Amino acid sequence: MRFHYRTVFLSDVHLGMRGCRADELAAFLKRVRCERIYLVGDIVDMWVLRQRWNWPASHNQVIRRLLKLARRGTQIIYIPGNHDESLRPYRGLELGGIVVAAQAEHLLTDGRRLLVTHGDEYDLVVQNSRLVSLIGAWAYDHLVALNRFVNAARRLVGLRRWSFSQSIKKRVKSACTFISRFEEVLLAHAARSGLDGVVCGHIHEPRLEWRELEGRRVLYANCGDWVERASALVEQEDGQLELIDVDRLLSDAGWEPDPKEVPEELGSDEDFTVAA
Ligand SMILES: [Mn+2]
Repeated sequence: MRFHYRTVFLSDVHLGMRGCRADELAAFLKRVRCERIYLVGDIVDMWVLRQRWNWPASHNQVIRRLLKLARRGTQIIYIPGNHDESLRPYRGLELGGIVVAAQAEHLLTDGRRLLVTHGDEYDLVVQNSRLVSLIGAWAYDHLVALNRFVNAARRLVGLRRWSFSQSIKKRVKSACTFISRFEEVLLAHAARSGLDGVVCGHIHEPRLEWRELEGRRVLYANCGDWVERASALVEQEDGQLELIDVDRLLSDAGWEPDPKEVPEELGSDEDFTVAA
């Protein structure tokens, strides 16, 4: 089974994090055929890797599939985020057919233009306190790893996946205020630059919405993430934008995660595969 799109936007994959859904992403990339892929930041989590090296084979697999797609003619644009900010000085560089860029402008089939950016520059928490966000990243990594362990257990007894951090986030009012503020600031910036909307990531909240802003219709699109879920924003071949739940897409295609690999993830240090 193949998934055909015009464009695929992926953000917040967080390769290196224990909770990263690399198996699902590798399976998705294996089946994807498209003209262009935007990697919208936080693809490799260097904050987590710096503290604790974790690079299972599935994480390599994601990189390998991306390089293979690039080799076969898919245009791939890597826009770094805050967790892979060490790539930012390399904008303009091409690595195995993958081009690094600070931001991009995507042209829809109807002529409308979207700003493509990770979005952390518009996040006041990250800008003002690097320490707070580093602690947050550490706690988040552990929470997600624990969540993954719980889900492996739930799967064994036939229960559905359940997300801790999503249920926590939904309960915290300040998180909601933070999210809507982030969206507003980013949209206002895109509109001021004369664009018709924005595609971003960063806050791990997938969304696709046309909104009113000063009498104009502008698009807010967030690709979501590959930690709490497996989501992607795609532009269909007819130009329609759509948020997809890759878990569902893969299970409809008959794909299943390898159950052997999941429970061992928690605290496994022997799972070293040195990147070539
Ligand atoms: Mn980010």
